[in-house]
Amino acid sequence: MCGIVGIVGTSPVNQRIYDALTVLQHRGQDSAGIMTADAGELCVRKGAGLVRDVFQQHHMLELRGNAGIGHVRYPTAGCDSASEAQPFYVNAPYGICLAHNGNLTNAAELADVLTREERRHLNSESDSEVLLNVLASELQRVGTPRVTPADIFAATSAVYRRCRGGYAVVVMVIGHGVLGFRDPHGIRPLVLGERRTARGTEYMLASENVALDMLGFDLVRDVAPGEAVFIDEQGRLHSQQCVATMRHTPCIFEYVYFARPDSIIDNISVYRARMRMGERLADKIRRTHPDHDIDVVIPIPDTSRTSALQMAQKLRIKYREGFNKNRYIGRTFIMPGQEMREKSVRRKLNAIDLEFRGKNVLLVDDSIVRGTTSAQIIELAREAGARKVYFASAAPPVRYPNVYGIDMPAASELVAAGRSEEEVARLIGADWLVYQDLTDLVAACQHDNAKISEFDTSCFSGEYVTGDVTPEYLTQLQRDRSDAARSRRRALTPGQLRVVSGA
Ligand code: PIN
Repeated sequence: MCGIVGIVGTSPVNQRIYDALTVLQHRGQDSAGIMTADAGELCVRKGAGLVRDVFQQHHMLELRGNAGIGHVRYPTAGCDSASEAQPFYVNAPYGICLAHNGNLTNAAELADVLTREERRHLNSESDSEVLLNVLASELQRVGTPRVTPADIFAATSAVYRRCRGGYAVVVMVIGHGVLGFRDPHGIRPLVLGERRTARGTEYMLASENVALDMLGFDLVRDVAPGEAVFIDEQGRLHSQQCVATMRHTPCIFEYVYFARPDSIIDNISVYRARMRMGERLADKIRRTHPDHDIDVVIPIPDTSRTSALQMAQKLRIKYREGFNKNRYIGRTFIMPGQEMREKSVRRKLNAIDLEFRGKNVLLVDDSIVRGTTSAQIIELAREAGARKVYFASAAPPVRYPNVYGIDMPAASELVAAGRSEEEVARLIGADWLVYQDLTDLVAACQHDNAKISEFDTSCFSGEYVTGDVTPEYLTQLQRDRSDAARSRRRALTPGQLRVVSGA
């Protein structure tokens, strides 16, 4: 998953894009990048790591200009190396920079056409580079010497015709303006904000409105699915619906876990949605375990706190913060994939024994994906003296991979894939386990916005809204994205050496 931002301001945007990226840091911690434009000159800084590590003062001073875009990355497709930090840039037919959140499901076919028929060069395995080149290729076809909003919208319409999947995108056409668009199903989020100044109106696009709040921008609206919004260098806003909205199906995982609780996505408060998830889960426990003997509800920090508190209140059971999370955890240097995840739980969480000793505890988490951290946390609870350990997941069983930009790995790595709830309970070591029902999750999210009747719930239901996800595609994805494939790539990528010397 990734976070994106774009600003056309009346004063320099470097610090503001940096600040926005720190607010969006939860969406990706793998790499960060900013590109700005100053009188036709492109200014770039990107690299591996957190925003605070990638940008030093001297980099910031060189990011000049009143327009720019930024990106924080969590690797989903392609390889994990710093050489794939975004934004990406091409220099024809104009200077075009692009930052992308999501995943194209037809990237391989597009890459093939781009390189064989359209004579474009792809330098990475990233689908974002594919997307950029599709846009560039289409602008080449329709563009006039001084690119106009009409050119931009014609090219974006063609991008919509060619690109499948979930994507939210910001693009800077150097010297011309900043474009933002969102896939026709509105799977990935993108909001538009404005700020009036004495020198004119400034516009901002961002993955989540919390970035607007922080910079004093007012939320204008969510970018509509299939719409394109273009802010020209003079600060004028142009927008056009470039493809008819299909079913508007926002990704439900944004509400479960991914987005910040203070965000509002498609007019649905993430915080309130999580509260309702807790209430519905409490109702389910009442139904399925009417004679339960839970003494205390304990959240697994951080995301699940909101749901767990509501659950405890509804069940009329004590709520206790039984785990402390280390906020200053250092990097894990050598452990890849699964090994890293397993070791890092103990580095991150510590149990307050007094809250567990001799008690029947209900642990609450936002979801169970691989089940490895859940298993270790249950072990921590038992070591702390819990008598019984029950487990509640605010999301239904994750049984299918996510192909729209959330890092839900290969099915073989999902603990609930092909398993019953009882089997998962046994595997993670819980005395019993309750999952949220999908209908309840949908209702908890839909509550604020009756206009949205469906969500992308593919990782729970196996139904992919774009209709193009075949078993062959999923097999290929499994090959590319499994932990084993990632460590193979890490071992083989010569770019790793380049990154070390250039950092
Ligand atoms: C918790 C986020 N949340 C915790 C992410 C763990 C699944 N995991 C999904 C649970 S927080 S596992 O916001 O970072 O605090 O099932 O894959 O082990």
